[in-house]
Amino acid sequence: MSQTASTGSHATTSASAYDVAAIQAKWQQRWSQRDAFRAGDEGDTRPRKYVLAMFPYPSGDLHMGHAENYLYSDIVARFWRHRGYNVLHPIGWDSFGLPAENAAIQRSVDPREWTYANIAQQRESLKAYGVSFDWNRVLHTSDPDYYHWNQWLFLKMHERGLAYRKESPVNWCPNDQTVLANEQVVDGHCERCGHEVVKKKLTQWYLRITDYADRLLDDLNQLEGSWPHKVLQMQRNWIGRSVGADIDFEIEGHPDKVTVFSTRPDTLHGATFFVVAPDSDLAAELAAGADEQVRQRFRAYLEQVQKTTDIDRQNAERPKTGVFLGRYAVNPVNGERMPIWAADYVLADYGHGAVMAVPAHDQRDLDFARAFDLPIKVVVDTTAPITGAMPVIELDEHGEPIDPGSLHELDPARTGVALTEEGRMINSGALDGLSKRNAIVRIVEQLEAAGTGRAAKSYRLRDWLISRQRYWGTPIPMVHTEDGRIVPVPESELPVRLPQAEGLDLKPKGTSPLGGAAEWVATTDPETGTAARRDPDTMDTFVDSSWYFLRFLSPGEHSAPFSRSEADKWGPVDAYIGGVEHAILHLLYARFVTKVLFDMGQVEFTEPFATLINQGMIILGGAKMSKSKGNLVLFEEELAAHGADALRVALAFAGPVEDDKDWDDVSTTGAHKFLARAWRIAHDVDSDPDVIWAEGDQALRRVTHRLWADAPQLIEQTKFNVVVARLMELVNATRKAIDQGPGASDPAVREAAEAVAMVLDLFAPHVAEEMWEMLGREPFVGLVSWRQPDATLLVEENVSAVVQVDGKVRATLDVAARIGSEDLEELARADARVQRSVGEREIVKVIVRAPKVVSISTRPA
Ligand code: ANZ
Repeated sequence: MSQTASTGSHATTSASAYDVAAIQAKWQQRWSQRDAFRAGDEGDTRPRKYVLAMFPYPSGDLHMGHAENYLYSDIVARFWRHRGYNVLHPIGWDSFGLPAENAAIQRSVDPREWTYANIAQQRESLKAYGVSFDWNRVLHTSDPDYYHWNQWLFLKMHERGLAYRKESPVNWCPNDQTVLANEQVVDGHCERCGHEVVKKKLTQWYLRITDYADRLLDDLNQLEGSWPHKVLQMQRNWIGRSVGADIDFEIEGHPDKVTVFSTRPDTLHGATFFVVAPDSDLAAELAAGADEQVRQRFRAYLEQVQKTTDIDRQNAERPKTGVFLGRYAVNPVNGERMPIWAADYVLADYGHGAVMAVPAHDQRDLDFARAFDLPIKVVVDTTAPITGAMPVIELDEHGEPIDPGSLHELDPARTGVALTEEGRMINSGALDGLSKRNAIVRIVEQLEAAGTGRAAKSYRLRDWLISRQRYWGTPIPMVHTEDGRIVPVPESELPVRLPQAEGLDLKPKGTSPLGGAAEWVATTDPETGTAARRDPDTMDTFVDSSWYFLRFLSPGEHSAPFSRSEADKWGPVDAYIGGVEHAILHLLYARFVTKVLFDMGQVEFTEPFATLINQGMIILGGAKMSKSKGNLVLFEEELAAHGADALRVALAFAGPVEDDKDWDDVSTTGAHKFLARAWRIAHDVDSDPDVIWAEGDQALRRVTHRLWADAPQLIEQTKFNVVVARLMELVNATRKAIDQGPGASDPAVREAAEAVAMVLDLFAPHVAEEMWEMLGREPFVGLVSWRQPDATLLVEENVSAVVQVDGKVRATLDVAARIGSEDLEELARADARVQRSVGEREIVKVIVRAPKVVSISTRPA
């Protein structure tokens, strides 16, 4: 604490200087001795609030993002205590995972030792930061008594058919030598190491999150207004529900029908060819039935496609490529033969991996048709009005409209632009004349009646791939028997403990390092007792964080992941605070698991986080901080240099919660000066705790009570910086009252100083406690209820506002001193005298200087 604090002295109420280090040490010790922020148990009848900050990864020192995160959750937690709530504000560590493991490999140490050493260090930092955590509930996801319940959850999901194994192309990071969930691939690169991700066929464990797609999407509506809109939108896009139809096509010379998903079944009459994903099983089957030349061309094309990332494949700008498979599908509505192509713009894992191509109305299909000279047939007249009576369209002998008019000019074959707008059906038999919407309803009816199609939905969301070929994670509790069965480890044998890392080669090599732990792998088939092998994969750490908020509710519970009755009492989390980088992955998984637990009858709520607060990033000189750029501001260094209180106040004051904040604009020096001023006020107060406030200075009392009136809603609206500004205002007003007003013995000065301590506790809890004690009050200020505003002190003082029209004073209004510009302008415009003098003239300009002047300029109408 170099510049702002002296060390060695002891803080007492008689000290005459604000001694940051001593005050901080003194109160941290007292909080911990008295376990001040332990959540109330059974006997506590106060209403409850569960405030949770996203728990940290112990992969190194804490950074400024953590400083912001835990400050905000602490403000919210302290606030609810002051409002008379029994608050639960726990902390733990998300301590499994790749970052820790990679760091451990680089340093050739045991990931376990490394992880727990980091936890110890982070724990000290958080304590030194004065966060009011309940330290009795600390959890580490890498503890066997935690991951035991990951395994339990997995088995329960397996029982319900929600955990399954399948072979499919997965995202593979060649550098980390592990699979990645779709969510962990960013622009085609590994989220962790940045290496380009490739596709590889592997057999892996999945959780069937797609079964919950509709609920995950629909329930977002409940969160509207309580979660940032941006996050809700990101979740919606990620789930990506499309509504349309599944349509079955006969394939000549192929035993089974092939189904495609289309959002535009209305355009079925315009489907002129058929496209399959080259990397789908269907493409391989169809190619296998074709002649040798086709097979060769297909093989060469497939090889090329496998080197292309999904991102590139979806890039509409890329020239279209593909091969004709020499086979034909049959259009179910008109019997037309549709040539089947394999082309990489169709993805294997969306819909059914095949599409009916409608080049006139789909841009990708049109580009493809133009590149390979395939027929283009318009079936929607986008120039026809879609409201009003159905127009009569006269057709010539080829089925073309006799007066194509402007539609002819829009011919996609010529313009290269697909007709995607609304319109009326043409060239579509019984559908002709219908609008798109009605045509969709009609065609689905027809397909259903014929048994060749049905209404369907498709999702962008994929099942959650959870197996990882890495050491530092939760072992998957399954056993592979000699006769090829895969059976669950009985619940009574959980946890399947991770073997010691010693002697294992942790370096990534494509298969799990656990496979090398011969003794660990060898087990018995729980059903027959014969020799069997443990599944060597570990779980994605997002499994760990998908339910940790429940474990905090009953940390000592040994017979279940959490106690149902505690979950009923505390759940769901009232306020969840963390970075927007978790807007999709973590929040989606936690929502999914909560719904599964609800379906299992384990919890009574279906959404885990009632409100979500996302913080902005701390940047430096306009750029994201990163180790590689060498522009890191280190949390521990800042804490040591300025002390917790100044750092916290500076961060809280730096800007709105959700905005990015540039460290260059964070003034710890300013914050320190403010805190010293606040401290000095408590030091100067010269009256007894039992003075009668009502006898104090009215002007100062007004400022104090306005704070009491506004602070609660400002905090609920997360306008923390505004509350800091209001505290500064009150500190200044109090100083003025001491120096230039009624003096330090005035009761209003004591009242104000006490208010400062009580509200300042949210931001600078150490100095707030010290002030409270200096003011002769019992600790802890962090636990006292805030005071109610005195309504009589909130009555606005009124002032006179003059209204001028073209420079002449026309009216004087009696208005509240704190009136806003808009209200004042409205009052002025509504005034009869003003209206008379404006008369028929047009108002061209209104200048408002609230609360004193409104100046209106007019000109002849
Ligand atoms: C015929 C059609 C006509 C289509 C038309 C669109 C417009 P969204 O909205 O993203 O869900 N499609 C289906 N499966 C596909 C796959 N595996 N890879 C690439 N494209 C695929 O897209 C649904 C539409 O994307 C589907 O509707 C299908 O093309 C295509 F005028 O069917 B459509």
